Amino acid sequence: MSTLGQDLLEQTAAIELRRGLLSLSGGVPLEVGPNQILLGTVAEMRVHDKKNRSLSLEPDEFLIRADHGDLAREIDVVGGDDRGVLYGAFALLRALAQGEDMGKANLHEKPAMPIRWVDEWDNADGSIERGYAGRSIFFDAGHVRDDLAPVGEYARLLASVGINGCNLNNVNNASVFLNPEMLKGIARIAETMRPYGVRVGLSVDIASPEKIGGLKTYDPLDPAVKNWWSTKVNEIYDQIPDFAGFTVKADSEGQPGPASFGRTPADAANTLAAALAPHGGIVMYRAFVYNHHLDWRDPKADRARAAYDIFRSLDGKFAPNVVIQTKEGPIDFQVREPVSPLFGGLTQTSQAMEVQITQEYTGQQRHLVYLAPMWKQVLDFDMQVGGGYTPVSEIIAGKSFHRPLGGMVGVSGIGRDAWLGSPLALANLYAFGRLAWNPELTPEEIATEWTRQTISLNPPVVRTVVTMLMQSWPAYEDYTGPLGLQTLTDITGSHYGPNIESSERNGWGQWHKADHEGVGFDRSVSTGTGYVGQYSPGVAKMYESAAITPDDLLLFFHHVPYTYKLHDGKTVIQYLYDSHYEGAARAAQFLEDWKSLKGRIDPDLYANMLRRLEYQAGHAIVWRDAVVQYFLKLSGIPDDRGRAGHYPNRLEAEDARLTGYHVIDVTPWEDASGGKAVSCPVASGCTAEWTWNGAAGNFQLAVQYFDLQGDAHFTFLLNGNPLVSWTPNADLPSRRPNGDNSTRFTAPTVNLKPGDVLAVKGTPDGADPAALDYIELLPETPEK
Ligand code: GCW
Repeated sequence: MSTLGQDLLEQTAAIELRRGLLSLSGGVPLEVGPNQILLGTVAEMRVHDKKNRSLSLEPDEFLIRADHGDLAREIDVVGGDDRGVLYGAFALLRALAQGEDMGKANLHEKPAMPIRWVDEWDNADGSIERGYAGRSIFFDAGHVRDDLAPVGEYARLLASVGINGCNLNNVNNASVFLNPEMLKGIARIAETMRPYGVRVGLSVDIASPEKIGGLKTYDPLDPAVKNWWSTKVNEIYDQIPDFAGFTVKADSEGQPGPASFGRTPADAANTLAAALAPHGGIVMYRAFVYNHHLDWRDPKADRARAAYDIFRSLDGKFAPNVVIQTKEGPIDFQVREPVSPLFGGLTQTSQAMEVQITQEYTGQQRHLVYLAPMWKQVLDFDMQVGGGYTPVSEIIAGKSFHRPLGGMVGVSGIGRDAWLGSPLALANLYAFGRLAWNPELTPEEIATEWTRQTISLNPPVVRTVVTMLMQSWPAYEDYTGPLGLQTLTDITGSHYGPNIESSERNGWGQWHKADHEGVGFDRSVSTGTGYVGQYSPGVAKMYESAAITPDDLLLFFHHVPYTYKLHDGKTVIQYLYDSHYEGAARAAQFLEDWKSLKGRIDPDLYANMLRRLEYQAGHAIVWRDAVVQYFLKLSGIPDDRGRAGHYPNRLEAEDARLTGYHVIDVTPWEDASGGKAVSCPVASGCTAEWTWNGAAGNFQLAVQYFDLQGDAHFTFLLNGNPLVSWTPNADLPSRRPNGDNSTRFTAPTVNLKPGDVLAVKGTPDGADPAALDYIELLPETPEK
């Protein structure tokens, strides 16, 4: 293998290829022989071989081709620039790792969009906002970490899927990152990521001139403020010549912004842009600007309107190196939202779409949720601007409106716990990079590629994993918030377990407006908030009337009675019941699917995911029961199929003979079966006991308890004999028993006869009161 040039990234390409080939060959060193791989930029190739004279490639673009001589074979990896060579090397490895015959290779690719960034929400203290995989690889205790080895590995990971930028810190509380000492550390990070073509950027606090610069104002139009930013930016570029730019969250959720001085986002963005422009840096200005003190009594108030209302009128006022970065939907990374209308509203401004790789509202990596199908729907969505074909993918690529910049940003949330915690969650990081590179790829193709490189080449294994991935988002939607309700989670706290009313009667504006008669938010032009009017006429027409709004967004756009009929004739309320049962059943099926892989995949991976999927299957039941019993009570309309509110196999803890345990009301009530549970205040332990008066036979036992912070201990006893014990200590949110931490323990088969005494003994530990909701005994179907 040889490289034609000395460029840094070309050298990285060679190192990566060697490393990859060695690993693919199982450690057998590369042959010395007549075959060769040649790496070089297009300029180098032209000099090297005359027949390449007419070859021309853009930066980041690559070409891989195989040349068959009589004796020797040569594979050329040609890049438009050295970064293109690196991407080519990774593409070659991607193909080889999937067993493709590169003897016939001819791969020619270029990225669809220039900006392919990940955003980290890491804080200087090493915590990560909405991160679910441990602490920061970048920061600790107010400083950049000494050990940057994981940062180098992360840059490799990013480059391997074509990601070219990494914005390092949280958009909240960003001012400390511009301190001189911090910038020195940031320069070390930049140096570590540079060999992989990943440029670093920083989130900045618009109030920095005042907070850390000692000025009396941060008014973006004040000359001293402008000057402060220029000086600061020069200081950054002195140390980081390829610094990518700034990301800004302003006038949003308590962050300072230009509004305090009567200035607009364009004023603020352009001040930063002017400081960055001489160095080639850009400003990613987030459109996530809204009032979180909205009046919920005002039927016209609507958070979904905010981005468009604020930014649309500024179109054309932003400097050329400003990009408006908009979340994919108008609210906030919910399990389902319509596409943000702002994408169609800015035709003279460069745009990027922000998605979340970290699963804030989609199960926080404890649930398997492959997000590529959701992103893909957004990318493919035709905004019909001016009546023409303008899918989001082409708008953000800069293609639709001929913009010089644009792209995709993924909020990554990676940490020191195996990047994303769950091994299968890494498919999301992979898919993000692949879609930003090529939004034409299908989520299924991407899942297949990923599985083949990561887990196995064995076709039945690949089929199983890909099927699980592909079904995971629809399943999660079904059991957490279908029909456009959005994730029915605790929106003022954990964003994790069910809490259906937390979104109501407060200023955050994530309202679903469920009452006794009906549910959903009227956003139509004719009778609602007028949000629908922010879309182009073609799109607005589809959402304006409930009759033609797609079912999966019905309640986002319309308030309807529970008896309203969906397109297939089913009522809204029955759909809510059915989808929750189906979603939870699918989560249970994932566990069975995974079990079929036993012995066929890496045993550690198998065991790791098995635990997670067991947990998910149980938590899906928590979700199902919470949402179903909530809407049953609110609507008063029974489930056609008799399931909602009826749990014939359950023995409730509050109905047991209790020793030590006392009955508590769980908040919100829907998070516990019947709204009640028991909690143990006695250090030596408490017992809940039931006498069995069902039929004799074999039963599968499940114990539903609350896993709080502490190592409480549980034992299940039959007629006084301990059968099974467990000490749960998963790190789940919330300090009180609720749907965040309600957990299901599934025990082996128990044989019961009438008169048997069943008991659970719980021993508290620290803040964990060994709280218990119920036990369930499911009759086992006799073997045929
Ligand atoms: O999704 C919400 C999160 C906040 C986040 C905010 C944002 C960084 O709950 O944690 O803050 O969005 O995107 O700015």
